[in-house]
Amino acid sequence: MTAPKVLHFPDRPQFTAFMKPCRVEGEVHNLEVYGDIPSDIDGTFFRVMPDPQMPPFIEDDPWFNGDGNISAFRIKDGTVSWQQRYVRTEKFIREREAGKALLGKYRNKFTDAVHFKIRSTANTNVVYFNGQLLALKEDSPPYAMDPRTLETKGLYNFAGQLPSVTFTAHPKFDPDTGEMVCFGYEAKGDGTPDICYYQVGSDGIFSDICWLVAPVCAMIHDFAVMENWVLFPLIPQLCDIDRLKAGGEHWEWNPETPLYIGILPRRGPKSSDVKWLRWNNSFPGHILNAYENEQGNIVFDLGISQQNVFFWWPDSTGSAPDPSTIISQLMRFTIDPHTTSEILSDPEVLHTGNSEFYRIDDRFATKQHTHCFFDLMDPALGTDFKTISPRLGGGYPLYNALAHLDLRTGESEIYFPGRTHLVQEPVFIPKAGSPVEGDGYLLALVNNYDTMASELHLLDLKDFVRPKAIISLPVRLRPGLHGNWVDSRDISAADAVSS
Ligand code: V55
Ligand code: FE
Repeated sequence: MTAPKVLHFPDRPQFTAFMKPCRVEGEVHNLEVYGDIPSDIDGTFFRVMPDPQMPPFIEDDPWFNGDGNISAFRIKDGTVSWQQRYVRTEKFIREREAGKALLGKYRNKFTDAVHFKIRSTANTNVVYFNGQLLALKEDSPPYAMDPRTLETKGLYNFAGQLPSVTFTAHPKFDPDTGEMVCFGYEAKGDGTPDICYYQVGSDGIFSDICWLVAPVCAMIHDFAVMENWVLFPLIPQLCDIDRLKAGGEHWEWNPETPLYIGILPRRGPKSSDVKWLRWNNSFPGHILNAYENEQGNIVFDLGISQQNVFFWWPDSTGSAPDPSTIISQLMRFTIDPHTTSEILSDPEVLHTGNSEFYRIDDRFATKQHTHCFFDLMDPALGTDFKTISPRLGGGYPLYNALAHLDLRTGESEIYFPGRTHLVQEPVFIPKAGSPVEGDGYLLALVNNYDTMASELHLLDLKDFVRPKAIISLPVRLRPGLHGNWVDSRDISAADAVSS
């Protein structure tokens, strides 16, 4: 296929209003702060947004196909500086050279204008591991970046150790061992049902490499890790290589496919150890956390929707839910890892609200957690939909508040940022020197549809309902996916090791 040069973005919801590509690189120091930022906060909030550099030449390109543009918010002594830089992927570099888009449809190489070795857009998550910032897209290996400059160092295959052609956008970090626990799916290429599981030690060495075959070739966006087990939830969005070859979509929703959850020992697994458990056809969203309780049962908390959340990839009849009707809830599966039944018991609803983008105090990853943080959509909070509707653009389901659920008391508190505001994924920042779970702050990007600019809202968990500080940006950042908080001491410590 040859690629026509397209001069502007199409007049479609995912490219207009707040969703219009931002495409800005640069930095602004001393962002305006309203309120005050506690002086013990010293670190960087890294996040990534899909942000197409070039107008696509294919029709109706989804938000998920934009180039990864990384924002770094560096906070120190009560001030915030902001830097933003695109990941220099092969796609980004070659499209800049050509002055036009060359990559075709989302995860369909048969629609590209040129042959790419790597199709990564690096647009889904940005994590910090062993001194590197890794920009992740689940169809490719990571790109490594310098956390201090956001310079792209290049494609990263862990000094040749990476066994799979893909790497998840949701690796997990063991706070005790420093291990990064990972997998790739479609791990032998497009349309393959193969999964490759592995851990990377704090010494950078791979271990526990295990190849699995999934019951269907499905999207495995997020996964769960605890002390002794890992879980792979399969989203009933299936890939078919013949459809790709015919120029079709990578994914098609299958309403007959159950929710499969693969369970595998975390350490020393063999391919034959995997068990595939099943529940009703449903959409497993982001994972809050998982751990083993005193009885040795797995407690697995995640978002579940009864609908196809990725409505832009409909079923074989072309049918998909109206995005405004899609609801997902935080649910808890309790699983006996030694069960002989393949059928999962019904999960318990932990929070009845319509929620997503669940986060914990990451120091409790793989262990029992009490404090849950997430995005919530509750129209009763008073969002002025009449005013903001024409300014939203379109894409992912929308959230108008941040929530904190305490699983010990069952109580939740809600932060409502304003009647013309929507929220992005939050990150938890521990209070310096305090090891207590949930003792700290919550930070999230907020879309202000009155000013059509972005803001950071910082909350102190001691007074969750009022902002501690609102930091305003002079520009609009397109809605993004994921990000993480990195303490300055962790970056300096990595410098000390490598020098
Ligand atoms: C997700 C996002 C992606 C993707 C697959 O949020 C899944 C889920 C931004 O790209 O390619
Ligand atoms: Fe995700």
